[in-house]
Amino acid sequence: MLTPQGGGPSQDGLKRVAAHRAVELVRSGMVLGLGTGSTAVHALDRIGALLRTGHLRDVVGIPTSEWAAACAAAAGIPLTDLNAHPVVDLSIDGADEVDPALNLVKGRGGSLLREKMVEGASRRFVVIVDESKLVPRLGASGLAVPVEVIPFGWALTLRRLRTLFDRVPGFNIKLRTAATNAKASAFDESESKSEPFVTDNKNYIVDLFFEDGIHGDLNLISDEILRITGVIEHGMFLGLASSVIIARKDGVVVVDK
Ligand code: ABF
Repeated sequence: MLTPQGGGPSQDGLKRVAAHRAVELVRSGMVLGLGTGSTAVHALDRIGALLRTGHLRDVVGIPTSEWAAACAAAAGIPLTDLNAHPVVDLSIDGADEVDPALNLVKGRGGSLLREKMVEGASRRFVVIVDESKLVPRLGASGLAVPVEVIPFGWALTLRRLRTLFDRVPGFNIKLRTAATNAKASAFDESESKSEPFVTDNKNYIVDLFFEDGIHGDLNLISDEILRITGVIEHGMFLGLASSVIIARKDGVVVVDK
């Protein structure tokens, strides 16, 4: 479905367009998964505005990060958690990469674990992106595919992850640091001396970089990563997205699974 928008929206404008389209799916009384990031924040603001004007009522949200919790609270969205609501009606969140099968890379903002828990518990998970996030295969942007690891023995976990991919040409791996721009390239060593980045769950992030994206069976690769003791979760979201709303300069495209 292609809906012309007209004009030439900025990248942030495109993010807002995708987010607002997703919020059209929200109904009063729903339990929502609240995403993290510069795209998802537009959805939070929109939901808050609709609550204030009375167009939505009795909505509660489960934030996917401490950051999302703060943004949602500021927008006036009542918050709850997965313990009270183990089934989520609808989650709306951004992504770092979307492949043609609607598999995702998420977690460059460091929130992949809570995102996967909330979005994996959702009846419907709607991904909102601008067209820059589309890739032919996961990892193909050359930017990080994140893995959340426990701090204890992180260097050993990193070595084991490196071993998994050591035959992949152009593969690189590094511990994310507090100073790292997660969107920086694998080869920027300038920040390597700073403290590790710490997630909301008090864990570390190891970033994997694939020069030409990840080739092979993603489910198998996922299993191999998760089998390493010390790994908690990775940022490949395989088969989780119900729909992807893509805001392009020439209109919005909605792709359903
Ligand atoms: C979250 O926000 C993350 O999983 C992903 O890393 C990121 C996308 O951010 P943005 O919308 O700012 O590009 O959804």
